[in-house]
Amino acid sequence: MTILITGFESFGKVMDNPSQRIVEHLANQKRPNLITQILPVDYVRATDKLIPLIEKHKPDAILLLGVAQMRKEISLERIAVNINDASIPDNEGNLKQGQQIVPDAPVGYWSTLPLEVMYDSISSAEIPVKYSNHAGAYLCNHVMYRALHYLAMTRKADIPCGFIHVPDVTAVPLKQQIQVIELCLQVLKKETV
Ligand code: PCA
Repeated sequence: MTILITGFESFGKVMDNPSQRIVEHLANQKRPNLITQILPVDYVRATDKLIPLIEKHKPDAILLLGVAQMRKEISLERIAVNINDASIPDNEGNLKQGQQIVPDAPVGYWSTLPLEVMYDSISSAEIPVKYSNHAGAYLCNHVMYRALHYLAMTRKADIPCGFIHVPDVTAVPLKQQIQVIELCLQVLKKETV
């Protein structure tokens, strides 16, 4: 099966984005059937990169990653919300506050990743994990919403897709973060037919 996994570049006060490190680590291994991409922290270019990748590679599952600097655990995001509402601009200087991502589209989408199985797998490895009810209202929520909306609109909603926020490496070291994502990839391989 083919899995698409993405991370984000640095932004704001985040000089080194662990989600980028995780995805680069996986990319260096040149695994067959794993499509890796670092997304720009840019509302327009992130979507312009992500959607054509889905169209081109037709992945069987999509795992989107980003950092949530202030959180202490791995956060399994449950819902993407149709709102951009951030206190900081994207890396192109676009500040979006109180704007719908896609006007007149559904207010939100549920993650279609097997979150419970992922949760159990991560907590069995004794790595701190929690569910989170939404991915904020900045780029991470934006790409999660865009990906799920695209899948819904193109009748591909059966493709598991969702977002995981990793914390700063001072809360969970990068090595453990990589272990978490390996576990999640294994879950996807087992759970996705
Ligand atoms: N975290 C930000 C955007 C990029 C990233 O890694 C977020 O939580 O929206």
